[in-house]
Amino acid sequence: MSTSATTSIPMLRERPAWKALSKHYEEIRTRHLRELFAEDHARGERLVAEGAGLFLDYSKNRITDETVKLLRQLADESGLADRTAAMFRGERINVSENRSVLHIALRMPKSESLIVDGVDVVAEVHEVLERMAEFSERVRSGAWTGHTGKPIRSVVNIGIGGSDLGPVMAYEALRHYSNREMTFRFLSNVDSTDFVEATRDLDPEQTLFIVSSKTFTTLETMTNARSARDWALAALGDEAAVAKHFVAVSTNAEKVTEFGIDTENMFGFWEWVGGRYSMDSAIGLSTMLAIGPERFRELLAGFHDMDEHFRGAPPERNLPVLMGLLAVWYSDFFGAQTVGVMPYEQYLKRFPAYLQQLTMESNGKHVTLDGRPVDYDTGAIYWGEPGTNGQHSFYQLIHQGTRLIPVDLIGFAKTLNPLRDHHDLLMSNVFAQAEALAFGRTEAEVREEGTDEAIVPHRVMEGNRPTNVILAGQLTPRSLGALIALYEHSVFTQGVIWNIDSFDQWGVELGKALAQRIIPELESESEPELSHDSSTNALIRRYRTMKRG
Ligand code: G6Q
Repeated sequence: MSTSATTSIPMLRERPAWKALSKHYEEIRTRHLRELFAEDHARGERLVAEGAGLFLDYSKNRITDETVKLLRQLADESGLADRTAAMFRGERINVSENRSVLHIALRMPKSESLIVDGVDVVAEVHEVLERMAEFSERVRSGAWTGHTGKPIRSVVNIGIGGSDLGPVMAYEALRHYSNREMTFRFLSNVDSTDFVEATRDLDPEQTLFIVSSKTFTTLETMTNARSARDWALAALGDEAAVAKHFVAVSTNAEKVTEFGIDTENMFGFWEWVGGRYSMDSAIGLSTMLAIGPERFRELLAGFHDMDEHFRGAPPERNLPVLMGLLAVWYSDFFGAQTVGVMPYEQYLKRFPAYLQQLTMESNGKHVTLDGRPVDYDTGAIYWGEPGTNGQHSFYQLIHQGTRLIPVDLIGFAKTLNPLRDHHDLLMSNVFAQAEALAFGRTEAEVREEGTDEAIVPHRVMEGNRPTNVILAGQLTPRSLGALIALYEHSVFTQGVIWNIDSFDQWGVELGKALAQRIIPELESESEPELSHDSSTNALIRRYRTMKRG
């Protein structure tokens, strides 16, 4: 299918809206949020949007109605509506890998269908979901037993990158809903310490390994899977045990069979699911085992709610579109290098790490879809920590440092673990931080407090630091799904404006290839001939000497 309509749009700086925004920025950069709020008393009620159960207050951004209008125009000129429609139709919008991008099909209800290359992908998705559900029920109920007849009580997901970060984030986020009788571990690093610590207290007779790998060739995952097989067989002593203690999630049936896992115990997905967009495919098997099939379906429904909102809501009320456009505004006009994402919800402690891959692997790109070098900044650096911990650490730099750091603050109206007044205390910090960042404290205010004159400049807080506040009712599978899809589509929106391929990841390839070449040089008994640069050669020699010593 052709994507020429989307690859031939003018370079970003040539688009009229971009030029208008550049001029407009010169006015806005000198405006303070204090003035913008003083001029418009309804600003805090007007610059908000709601969708899929999430509420976004974007009023504390350095924007006016004119900014929003011009950003919307930029989205139009960048072909956002066409590109969104193309994704939902299953066109091959991942041009450098010539693939469709259909994570949105993973959460379509069974009653819908989406025909791509003559195949109803929604029907295929639901076939796998049903197999996953049946398997999960058997394991959770104890009907599926290990080789010695004991029920499974520990599940270890072996995977890395997209086959790890989503599952571990979802498990932590939904731990409240998980089966507390079972233990869940996530093994990703090829560092043997990760393996040893993940398995040291587990009983092989009651442990199930899920080998999660789209390609089933990833060095880290396959190395850990082989060590897991040795670990299990050392205790169970019979090759036949593999069938009871290992299942695979992959698109590569041949490699799964080669490893010794029966394809009966394999849950498939498809080329059109990118690794970092796969936690709601069979890669989410560990999530389903933890929370059960019903709740997994609620998670999918939350994703779908946001997909529908993204597809249907007008841009000025569309959460992912607004957040994506604001991200572009700060990256490219204000020169912001990073975005902080601070969930005021302890269960979301792995959410920033998950988002780092989603945002940075997707939009860390240097050429346009048709291969021209970009002459503007693309994806920002994403980072974050749960509130309130971050406040007692790095927030100082956000408040009074010299860099502009837009921040997303995420909070929930109800806690899952009510305890005295903890939750109001937690949430008061969300609102207080957004307020302090926006309005700061002026010199006059500091003086009024009777501050010693020499200390006044130290205590002044400039303010004018932008935030988005995202609120939801309670952390549930459904609200989690909506929150993740919000960021997925915000990333997509940014990628469309920048006209880059948000769905490939060629940048991770070179390091992998070079490591393959160095492995034998580290393992060789005899002194290998080295032909790297002088630094790499010397490091390899030093390592060889040090490990012998
Ligand atoms: C994600 C990337 C990458 C991938 C891992 C694991 O978008 O493609 O993080 O998920 O490299 O790959 P496998 O699932 O093939 O082992």
